[in-house]
Amino acid sequence: MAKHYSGLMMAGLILVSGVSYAAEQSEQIVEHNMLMNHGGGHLMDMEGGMIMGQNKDTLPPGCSRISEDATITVRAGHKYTKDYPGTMFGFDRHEWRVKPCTRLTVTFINEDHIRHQWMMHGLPKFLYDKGMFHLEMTGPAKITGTMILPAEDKTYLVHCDIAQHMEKGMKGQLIVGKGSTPFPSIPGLTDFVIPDDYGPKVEDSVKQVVTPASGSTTPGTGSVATSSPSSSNGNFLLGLIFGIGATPLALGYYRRRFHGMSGQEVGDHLLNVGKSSLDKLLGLLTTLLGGVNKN
Ligand SMILES: [Cu+2]
Repeated sequence: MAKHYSGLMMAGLILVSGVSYAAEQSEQIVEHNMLMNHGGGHLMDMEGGMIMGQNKDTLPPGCSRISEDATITVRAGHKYTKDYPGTMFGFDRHEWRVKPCTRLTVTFINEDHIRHQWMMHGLPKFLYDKGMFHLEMTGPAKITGTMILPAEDKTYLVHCDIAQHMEKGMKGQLIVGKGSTPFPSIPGLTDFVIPDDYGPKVEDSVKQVVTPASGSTTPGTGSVATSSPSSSNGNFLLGLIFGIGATPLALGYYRRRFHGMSGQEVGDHLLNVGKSSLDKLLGLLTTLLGGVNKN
């Protein structure tokens, strides 16, 4: 009985520690809010948190005032890829809309245990060094930066620039006013430049169309299979000889015929061909022996 209870207690302990571990995992996001200002809107801390292009008060040309103060929270993590097949890294959203001359504060939460960025391109370089506004850190972590958007209607590219992260899903766009040309390959939003294709290759489908026709016209196989003892023994022998002569043609045919088939499928096919040939040979021998016996 005591053993029974200790087993239950152990199971309970495992369950409780599992739940508290999961809670700990979700609460481990470290906020980077003690950054050193390196000037020019570039801030960093010793843990690798980084803001580039911070601008809280310089109005871009064409903006007589801040049109509005907006805040967005962007979450990054592998778990945000589940709705987008083929992606590996993700943002929780891929498009944001703001008015021209908006002062935008972005809180970027990286929920993965790797480095991610929220990097926005296409800003005027006289105001934003490298034409970028950029938040970056190794997660799980949180960082907040502020910038002021120019007066023009424009769509800005947003991505994570770490190798392959954009190609594998971390791509979005920020639309100011009416925006401009949208960017391709944004998960769930725009078409891919090069669409993934998991269907049969073009050359394979052409072969599938061509193969039955070449099969019926290739003498190497057609004659052996269709000239049966039922027509006459002579015809069958002629067919057999012709068939052997046409073996190189037949080999070429079979190379095409078996292309893309598994070993099992090729084996089954050869077994069937062999079996029907053996049947025909036995039939021929029976007929010949029957003839001899009669004489
Ligand atoms: Cu990334």
